[in-house]
Amino acid sequence: MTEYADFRGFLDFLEKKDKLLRVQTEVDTRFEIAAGIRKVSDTDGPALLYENIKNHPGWRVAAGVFATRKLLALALEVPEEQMLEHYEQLEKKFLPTKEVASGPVQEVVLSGEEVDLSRVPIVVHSELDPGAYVTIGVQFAKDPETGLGNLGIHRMFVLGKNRLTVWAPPDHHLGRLIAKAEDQGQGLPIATIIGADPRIVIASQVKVPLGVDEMEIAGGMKGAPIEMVPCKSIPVSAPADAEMVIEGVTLPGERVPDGPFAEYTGCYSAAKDAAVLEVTAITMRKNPIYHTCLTGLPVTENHVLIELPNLVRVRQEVQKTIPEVYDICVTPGGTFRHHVVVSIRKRHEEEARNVILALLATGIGIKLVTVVDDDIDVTDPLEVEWALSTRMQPDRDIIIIPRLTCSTLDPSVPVARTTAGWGIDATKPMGDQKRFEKVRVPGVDQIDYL
Ligand SMILES: Cc1cc2nc3c(=O)[nH]c(=O)nc-3n(C[C@H](O)[C@H](O)[C@H](O)COP(=O)(O)O)c2cc1C
Ligand SMILES: [Mn+2]
Repeated sequence: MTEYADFRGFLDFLEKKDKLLRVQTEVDTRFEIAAGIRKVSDTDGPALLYENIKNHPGWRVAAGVFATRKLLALALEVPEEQMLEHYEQLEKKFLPTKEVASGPVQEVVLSGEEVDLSRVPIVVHSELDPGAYVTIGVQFAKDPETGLGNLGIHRMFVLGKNRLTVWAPPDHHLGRLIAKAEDQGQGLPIATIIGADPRIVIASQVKVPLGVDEMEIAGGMKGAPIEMVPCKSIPVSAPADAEMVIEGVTLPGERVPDGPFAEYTGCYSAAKDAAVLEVTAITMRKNPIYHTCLTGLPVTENHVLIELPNLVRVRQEVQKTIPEVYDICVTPGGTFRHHVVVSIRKRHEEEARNVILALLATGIGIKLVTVVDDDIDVTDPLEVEWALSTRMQPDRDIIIIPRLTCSTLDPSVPVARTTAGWGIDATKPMGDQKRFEKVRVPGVDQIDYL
């Protein structure tokens, strides 16, 4: 049985666990809420519920809800150490959604002239962001060809009272659906869910092929079908218990500059052409909680949310090469994406090189692969560096592959969607274990006076 039923139920659950801080001090949506998220991200702090938002009476803003692994573990309802194994099972469970006639998300309906995004406390996050962004809206849309649903998180820049960008390039499914609708000369109806059940947020990040409806994975994670109400102005449904839904349709062929925006790389991405969404209705609860999140220098909640899907994907990839992959770390300094450390139990001398090539070939943003033996803790930078210092010769053990197609916002790449990749084999040669034996002092475990 699950301990919470929806987004605000999760906030109550966090409060019971002493992991939610209510902030009564008045805050401005410009920087002040994001500053709070930055602080809890850096101090392993609680989630935040701002209850007094300047110029937005009646609203509350939840922030930093996934800022730390501890918070994510609470959302998944397992101890932190079991999170990966648990998540890997959850990824494979599916429960179809259930249509219902009404729900709290439609207690208030704003349509036509009433639509005004300036009434919503949308947050300005980082210093050089050009304005307010919806950063953790979960977009639910249907494939115009197949009718199958799709979930993802795509940031939206507020352009005016009823206009937003949607940053969804075609290598993400939503971008593909927008392009497919445009091929038919049409806009794509999109429901953006804000204050979604955490399982919907987590499921939106699962790496599954186009055509697999992640809302069904959210149901599997919850252990109950996600209940969906028909939207008021578009032919899509949305979760009945969300805090709010922005209903809208993309304007076919329209693109506007979006950015620079503080990205997961910890740098600002250049302004890019993004699709435009015309808001057709906003539906919400009577006393809605707006939800925002921070992306920026690692570690932010963006990183926390992508760590598990990336680990699963990397493990599957390595397992194709070596069944006995021992451990994997997508490193925090490597943005949980650019640097992967893998430990293996070598059975052939050059296996590490196959692992390096397999991972660089995935195209999911991996730029550096470090392979170590199974006596090295992949999550400990000191141990990994020690392996590099003592088990690796650069002229023999480094592989550099120029010009790979790669989805990354790495500001160092010379051409968009292209990167060089490199790998380091820091495993010891197989026949020569003695020279590499770790020095140990006998009896440390028996010491009882420290
Ligand atoms: C907080 C957060 C913000 C994100 N923002 C964006 C974004 O603005 N644009 C984008 O294309 N992907 C963004 N992503 C990544 C996508 O949501 C993610 O890759 C998702 O799995 C895509 O769904 P799909 O597999 O159906 O394409 C974000 C992820 C998180 C956790
Ligand atoms: Mn998808």
